[in-house]
Order: sequence, then structure tokens, then C-alpha cells
Amino acid sequence: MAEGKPKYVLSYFNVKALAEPIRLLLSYGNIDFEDRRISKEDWPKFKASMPNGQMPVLQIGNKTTFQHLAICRYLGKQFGLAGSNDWEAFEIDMAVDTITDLRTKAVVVFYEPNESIKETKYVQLLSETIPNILKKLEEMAAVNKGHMALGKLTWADFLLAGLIDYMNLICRQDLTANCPNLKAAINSVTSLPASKAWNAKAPKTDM
Ligand SMILES: N[C@@H](CCC(=O)N[C@@H](CS)C(=O)NCC(=O)O)C(=O)O
Repeated sequence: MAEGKPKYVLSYFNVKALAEPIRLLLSYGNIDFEDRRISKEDWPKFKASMPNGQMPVLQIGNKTTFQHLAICRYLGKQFGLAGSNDWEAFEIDMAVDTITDLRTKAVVVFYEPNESIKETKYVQLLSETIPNILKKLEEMAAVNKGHMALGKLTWADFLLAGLIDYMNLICRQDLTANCPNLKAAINSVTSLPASKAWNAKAPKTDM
């Protein structure tokens, strides 16, 4: 390791989900990071050593960081993807929070342990909750010309692009099917040379 350059180690499960936006941002920032994937079987051994008992956790030199949005926001600032003033940062955060609304509302249903309650909850999720939030997200992406905020590439685009496979799975649909502007926002990230290079070498997973 060159002197002055911290070592980056990202710990997560062998899926994209909450870690993929971080992996895409680190790739964009040309950060050579260790992509440490912990198996479900090994997880109990590691859990207690994580700051909040969860992952993703990003080690930056001797600092241990957690919470995927806080990490993405920090990396976004580091790499010039976080707007140039408080108002712009606020606009990015509104998009981020709307993406997070969709994910968190779906995730509680996806992980509902009782199968019959789960299916009942999916009815409302699929008929009301998802369409309503998706409509708002597509509107935001349309106003921003194929980006999630500021009419240009920001870390909100990375969040969406990184999470989309996971969100499609838990939402039981291709969320972008009728949302050309959301598709464009995702494409604005996946078409970057750094993202292509990352995707070429990343382990292949469904979500
Ligand atoms: N608020 C945390 C949530 C992290 C989280 O829910 N991590 C899950 C995987 S997606 C986890 O570590 N689950 C294992 C456990 O809780 O034991 C974040 O945004 O990073």
C-alpha cells in the first residue's frame, strides 16, 4: 500500500443489495478496494465484530464505517457526485430518501416470515405502494433528464443503479419496465467505463 493512501475493505454478503452502490462508487472513484464477501454460514462469527451487528461495513484505513447511505453520501462527496451547495445536496437526498422509501416498504413484506400474511401484504404493496412511489421516482427522473437529481450524474444515480436488481426481486417486477427515465438514470451509471470494468470482474449474483 502506497504511503498516505488508506486501504479500503468492504464487507458484505455475496450479493449486490446494499453494498453494490458502494462498490460502484468506489469503482468510479478509482479506489482499489478489497471486496470481502462473507458467507451466510460464517456470518455469526463476524456479526459481533461489526459496529452495528450488520453489513455493509467499509473499512477506510483505520476507520470502520457503516450504514450504506452514509457511506454512499461520503463517497459521493469525495468523488464530486454530491452537488455543489446545501440545496443541491438536499435535492439529491430527496431522491435518495424516495428510493429508500420504496426499498424499505418492500423489504418488510419480502422478509415477512408468515407466508399467508406475506401474500396479503404483497397485494397492497403491488397494487398501491409500489406504483405510487414508482410514479414519483419516474417523475423525478424525467424532470432531471434521465438522472435522479440535478439533471446530472450524482450519487443518487449510483444508489438506484446498485440497488435495482435487489429492488426488482423484492418488488417482484422489473421496476423500470414502464419507466424510461429511471432506466436512463441506471444506464448513466452502468454505461460508465468504471462500472463496466467493475461488472466484468464482479461475482455474478441475482440480487
Ligand atoms: N441500516 C443499515 C442496514 C444494514 C442491513 O440491514 N444489513 C443486513 C443485510 S442487507 C444485515 O447485515 N443482516 C444481517 C443481520 O442483521 O444479522 C444500512 O443501511 O447499512
